[in-house]
Amino acid sequence: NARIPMVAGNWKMNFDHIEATAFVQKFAWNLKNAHFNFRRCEVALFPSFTSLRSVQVLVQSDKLKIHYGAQAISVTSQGAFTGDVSADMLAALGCSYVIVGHSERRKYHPEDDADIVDQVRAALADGMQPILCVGESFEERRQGIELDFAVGQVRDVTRDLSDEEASRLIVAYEPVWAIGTGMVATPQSAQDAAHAIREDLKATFNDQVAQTVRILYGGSVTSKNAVELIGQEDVDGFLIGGAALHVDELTTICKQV
Ligand code: G2H
Repeated sequence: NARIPMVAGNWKMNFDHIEATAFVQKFAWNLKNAHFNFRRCEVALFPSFTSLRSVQVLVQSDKLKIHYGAQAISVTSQGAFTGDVSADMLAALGCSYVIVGHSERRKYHPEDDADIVDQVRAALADGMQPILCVGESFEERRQGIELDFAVGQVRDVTRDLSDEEASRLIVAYEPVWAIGTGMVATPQSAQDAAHAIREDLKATFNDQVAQTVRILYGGSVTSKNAVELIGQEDVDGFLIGGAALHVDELTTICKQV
């Protein structure tokens, strides 16, 4: 397929701006040393809001080919929303992507599908690509309804998008039971979910949208399981949490993709 794979490191609530800067410097050095081909695989980091400006300055001054984005976005564009960060603010920091619908935000904040739809629209309107996270909990898997569940989550958020908007989405299939647990989905079940999501995008939009949207796998990805996972036809890369906190490990995964 013609999709360029992507390795996305979601740092969650880790690293202050000094640690983030040191990480990016070492990571860029690692990739340069490995003659990493950024045209063959896109690399993106997701620091905390407080580190985005430092990462932007570093990426611009050293002309790094590493992309970056935010872990969350406000549904509103400005005003009296204490603690929120708008799409305009993120775009001004050079963010290419925004993670939306991550299970940790659905759980701890909580954000429902209507919020996530608005977040997707806010990101798209400012030229950023949303990475829409979906995935079943252990209970849905036990009931054998994991594919319908993940497909349904994508459909609920995307149903009112135009074809053009949908084609700018990235989907991350992250089974909740695999997040931060060390229990990774089998390559076949990651493929089955990615394939089911792609087939549904084809039915909802069209084949071109389905073939354009990248579908990442997330949940306990490491350099030990990345090769087999990326070998699956419909798995276009990874959204990585724990392993993305270790610069040499993240470098290894990038080289494997
Ligand atoms: C899933 C993933 C990153 P981890 O949340 O989004 O985290 O790789 O630690 O399971």
